[in-house]
Amino acid sequence: MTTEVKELSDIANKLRIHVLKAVATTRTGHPSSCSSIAEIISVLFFKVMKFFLHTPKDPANDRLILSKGHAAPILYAAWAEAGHFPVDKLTNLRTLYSDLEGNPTPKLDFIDVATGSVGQGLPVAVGMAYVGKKIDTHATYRVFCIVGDGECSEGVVWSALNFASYYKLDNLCIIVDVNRLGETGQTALGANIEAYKNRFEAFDYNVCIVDGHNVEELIQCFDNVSKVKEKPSVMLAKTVKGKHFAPSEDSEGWHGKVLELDTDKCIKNLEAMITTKTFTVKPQSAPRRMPREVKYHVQLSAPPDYIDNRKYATNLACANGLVKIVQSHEKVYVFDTDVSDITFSRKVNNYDTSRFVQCFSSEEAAVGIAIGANCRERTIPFISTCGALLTKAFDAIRMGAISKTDINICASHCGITVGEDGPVAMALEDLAMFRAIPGCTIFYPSDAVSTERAVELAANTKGITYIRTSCYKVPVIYNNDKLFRTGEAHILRNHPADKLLVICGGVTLHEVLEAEMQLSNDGLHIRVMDIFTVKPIDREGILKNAEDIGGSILTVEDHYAEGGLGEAVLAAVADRNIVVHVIAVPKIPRSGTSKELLDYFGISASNIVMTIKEMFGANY
Ligand SMILES: Cc1ncc(C[n+]2csc(CCOP(=O)(O)OP(=O)(O)O)c2C)c(N)n1
Ligand SMILES: *[C@@H]1O[C@H](CO)[C@@H](O)[C@H](O)[C@H]1NC(C)=O
Repeated sequence: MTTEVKELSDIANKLRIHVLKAVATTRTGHPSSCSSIAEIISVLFFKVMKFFLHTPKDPANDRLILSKGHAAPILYAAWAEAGHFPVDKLTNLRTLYSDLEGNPTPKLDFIDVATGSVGQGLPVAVGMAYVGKKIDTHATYRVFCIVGDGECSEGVVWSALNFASYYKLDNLCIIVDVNRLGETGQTALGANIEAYKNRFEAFDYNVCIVDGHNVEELIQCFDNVSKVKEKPSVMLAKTVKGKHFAPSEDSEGWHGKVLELDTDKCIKNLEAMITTKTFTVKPQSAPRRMPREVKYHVQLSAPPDYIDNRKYATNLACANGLVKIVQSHEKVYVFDTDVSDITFSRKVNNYDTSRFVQCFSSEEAAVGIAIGANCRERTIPFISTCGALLTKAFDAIRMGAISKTDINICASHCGITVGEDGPVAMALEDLAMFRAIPGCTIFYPSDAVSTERAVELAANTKGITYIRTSCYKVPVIYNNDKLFRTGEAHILRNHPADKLLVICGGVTLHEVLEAEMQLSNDGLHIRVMDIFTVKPIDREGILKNAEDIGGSILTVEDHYAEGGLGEAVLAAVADRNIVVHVIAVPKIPRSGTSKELLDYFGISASNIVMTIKEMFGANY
């Protein structure tokens, strides 16, 4: 054994000791999940990865994503042992005033994204590798991702694997920690390493199998991986869960359990195994520094150019907006999920293939990939897909919020105007979903002009943004030079005798405008507000107008009532003496034409007229 190999083995055991001492603080954590990857982490940090230790987010650095985020303590231990922060801080693990949380989050300067909802780390790593290979031309950094064997039961793992092999991401090295065990018992494949090999080879990966506790084998495999071209690599590491942590070694019932009374004995044994006096191995720097991208102001390459009153679907306008920001800003990229024909984002592909990323039909993977592409400000990503498909990506979106990602989501085909494809294809829960995401900005534009401006605003907005569009053609109502701001609603009909404030967005605005015409002919005046953003909501504008007309609001939306526009307005006025009536899609819809459905499900102009007349009876 060379001294280097012995030192790396000894460091692995030092990391194990750090883990045991840290989890002893709160007596919570997953020490056995840490121990199986101790040698892998040691070799990565002190031999294989090239990074600037004191500037962990330098874009030139190799990236490491710990997809099995519950093994966070050993990742923290490695950064501390390498010298990024003092080792004695490790014992603050999982305590309120420490950023060393139970699962990694980017509160720590060396963490790119939150992981620990198993499966979600790999798509992010894949997104980073895509950027490293296809976008950051001449970049030398590589991406490593540690995945648990239990984690491999997540479908998104295989979606991400598919993407990485399709794009031949040879800068990606996945390490599967095959420790046989999951949370409650043996994983589906147990220790059947051949089965993993067959599966990964079927996905066209360069596969190497190692004893994950043998430093020499690890070094050899990482060397092989660094030389393989035109395909991603996977290291299948045969490991022991709880290695050197008796009595948890290779035993069921120890997931997320601390050793309690056995801790000291284990530490003593590990200390006895460490014989290196002075360590010479240390982290290797990246070859050169890379500047961080400065996000400058994103603008449409040309102002909206629509013909007043002519009809356009907002999803088409959204695609036009995407093309315009792709034209004007080199960091804007569009991620499609094989629906660009109906979302019109194929226009981006037609304009410049290199700015259009086909993620195939996995919305969950696409969101993770876009989050990865956004890391270290490498790109300004826009995911373009259908609204109804995003529910299955919700976990990735939620994790993105914890990761403080700046991704933008364009959702087409929202609401019942989807028509003949039926309820399966209609997004009717999306506002509820995105309203619940911390810091998310929700645009609900009503015509082509406002939609293009929503795209422009989204590109400049921090946090997750969501743009709700539909495939139903509606007339242009705004002048091409109209100014839009986040959190600012627009009053479109205003009369001194207004009795009711009607708040709406998207296709329903046009139904409300038609209703307004009919009602005003009958002498009943309503004030019409186009909400533009549902979150943040224009509370000031709503209160001012509602109080102006006597405190009565009606909301109309192409969404289920729960969590939608109506409830957003209700929340905004809850502390005032204001009455809010809500018109929303009342039940699961069915197939039909858009026009028929608007009427059948109660959100057409005639329904709105009827509701308002019922509200006021003969009193107008
Ligand atoms: C999406 C998701 N489902 C379930 C869990 C709960 N969970 C945490 S760890 C774990 C087992 C993971 O097993 P494996 O990937 O083999 O990791 P290891 O055995 O190394 O701890 C589970 C089911 C989770 N964190 N995320
Ligand atoms: C890497 O390892 C694989 C699997 O053992 C082998 O087929 C391949 O030739 C090796 N490649 C290099 C460049 O060492």
